[in-house]
Parts: sequence; C-alpha cells; structure tokens
Amino acid sequence: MSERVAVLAMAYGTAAGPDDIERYYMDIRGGRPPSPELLAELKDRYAAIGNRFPLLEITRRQATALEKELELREPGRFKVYLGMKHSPPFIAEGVARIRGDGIRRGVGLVLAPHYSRMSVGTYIERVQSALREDGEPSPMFTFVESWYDNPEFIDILSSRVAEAIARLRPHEQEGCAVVFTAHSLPARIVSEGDPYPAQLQETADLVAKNLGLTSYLTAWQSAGRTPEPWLGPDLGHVVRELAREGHSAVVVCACGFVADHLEILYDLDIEARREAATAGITLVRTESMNDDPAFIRALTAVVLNHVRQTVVSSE
Ligand code: FEC
Repeated sequence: MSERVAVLAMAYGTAAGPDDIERYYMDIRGGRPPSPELLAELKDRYAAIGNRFPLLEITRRQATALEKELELREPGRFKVYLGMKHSPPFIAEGVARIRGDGIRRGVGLVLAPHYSRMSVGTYIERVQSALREDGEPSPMFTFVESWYDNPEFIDILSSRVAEAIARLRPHEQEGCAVVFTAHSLPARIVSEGDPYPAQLQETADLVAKNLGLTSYLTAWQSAGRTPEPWLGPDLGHVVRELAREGHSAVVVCACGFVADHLEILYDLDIEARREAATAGITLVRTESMNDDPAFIRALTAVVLNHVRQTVVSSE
C-alpha cells in the first residue's frame, strides 16, 4: 500500500466565546494587547451577530468530510488533522498529533484559496516552527500554497454567483454588478511582489468567463485596524461607486473565504448591507462553501493533485 499521508487542514480560528475575545485578539496581534476601544469594538461586532463563533465547528465539519471523501478515493491512505492559527486546536497541536500517530508524510492545506506571504505564508511558518521544535522524528511536509484556480472550485463559485443573481428581481438582475472580494492586507505586499492581488483577479476572471459576466470587479474587505495603508479599493467604496453609476444591485462573492464567520456574518451581512442600503443599491452575497459536498470534492481534488505532483525525498 502507498505510504500514509496526514493532511493538516488549517484555518484562522475564532474565540471560544465572549470571554475569550481578548485572548483571541491578542493572539491575532502577535501578543500585543488591543486598546480598550479596539477590544470593545470587536466585542460589539461579535455581539451584533448574536455572539456566534461558528468558524471552528464549520472547519471541523470540513475536515471530517474531507477525510471521508479521501477515504473513498484511496482507502486507508489519508488521515485529516485540524490546526487553527489563533485558537485551539492550534497548528502545533495538529503537528504533534501527526507525529504521535507515526505518520511520516504531511500535507499542509490552508482553507483559504489565495496565497500571500502574510496569510498562507504565516500558516506554513507555524507548521515549520512546530516541526523544528518538536524534535525527531519529524514528518516530511509539503504545502498546497494556493488553489484559487482549481476548476471544481471555480465551478462551485460560478453556480453560487448565478444563484445569487437569480435571487434578484428582474430589473435588478439587468443592472447588477458582481464584486469578488478577499480579506484586505497591508498594501506593502504589492511592492514585495506578492501574488495575492493577481490571484484574486484570476479567480474573478475565471468565474466571469464561465458565466459570461460583463460587469464585474474585485474589491478588498475587512481591512485591519492599523494605521498603515491596506489594499484597496475597499468593498464599501466600490458599493457606493456602483450605486453612483446607476447600478441597481450588487452581488458580493467573498471568494477569499470558505466559511461563515465574522468577516461574512458581520462585515458583509451587517456592515456592507447597511452601506448598500444607505447608497440606495440592493446587495446580496453568495452562499459560503462551508461543508457543501461539492466544495469538499474540490478540496479532495486539490489534495490528490498535490500529492501526485509532489515528490518527497526520503532523506
Ligand atoms: O469568525 C471569526 O471569529 C474569525 C473571522 C476571521 C477570519 C479572518 C481571516 C483573515 N484575516 C486575515 C488577515 C488579518 C490581518 C489582521 C487581521 C485581524 C483580524 C481581527 C479579527 C479577524 N482578523 Fe483576520 N480574520 C478574522 C478575524 N486579520 C477579529 C482583529 C480585529 C480587526 O482588525 O478586524 C490585522 C492583524 C493586526 O492587527 O496586527 C493582517 C486574512 C484572512 C483570510 C485568510 C485566512 O482565513 O487565513 C488574510 C476568517
């Protein structure tokens, strides 16, 4: 039989509840405590979505479903582990479990489609530092750096966009624009040659081509609360501009995210919708991937392609 492969499915992580928000926020900020104002503002955003923290649960469901699908394709070969960046079970715990199970081959898969040194790159760094710290013997790891152009993922996004357009009234459908978004990052990544903006554009272009969209663009959402410039244009700005240009509706496809969490449930469903209402334009968003079986099949294809294409030296 082929060697066993441990897939470390990684995601952002979330607070365990309202009392854990401060700890979580400090972790996101690399240990620096937020100001009382920033902390209060974050607590307010979670409160506005009913103090829900669904990301861990959804990520668990995605990982379980991925393991089942991989088992169907190659019985007995794959085991899927969970590793979160900012909350338990942390990435280092996932690596320790893989080591404990004696699996010698690891694949890191971040549940975010586009690569940036500041996003996917930091997950990879955490795995590598856990591998260094834990001592021998270490599993041999390779990483899926991005999967923004996976054809099955593009097909699901395309049906999500078509379904969201179909929810609009006929006159809104005619005048609608589609905006593809991902999490903003500090703008300095552009001068560093980071592929993140080009990858978002490519996802948008592929979906637009599939659907024959003529009116579509990209925008950045959920920029951090730091003084430095972040990637733009910001989604709010784009929504106001579309309203000013006379568009009757906007469909937001948050293709940089794959689950319902704060950046969807607050930033889109509350904040962006409020901005759209003020500007006089209808806003709908595409359904998140969550554990939709079609999405899990796309992730399965991403993992299998990676394993087939990656030759690992056995030291
Ligand atoms: O539902 C939840 O509780 C978690 C939602 C959540 C996701 C997420 C994804 C990404 N982030 C990315 C980058 C940054 C950078 C900073 C930053 C800050 C925050 C804060 C919260 C937060 N992020 Fe996040 N992010 C989520 C939640 N993020 C809360 C802190 C308050 C705020 O600034 O809004 C700035 C750090 C700093 O201040 O030093 C940078 C990127 C992603 C998408 C890729 C991924 O999923 O890893 C990139 C989900």
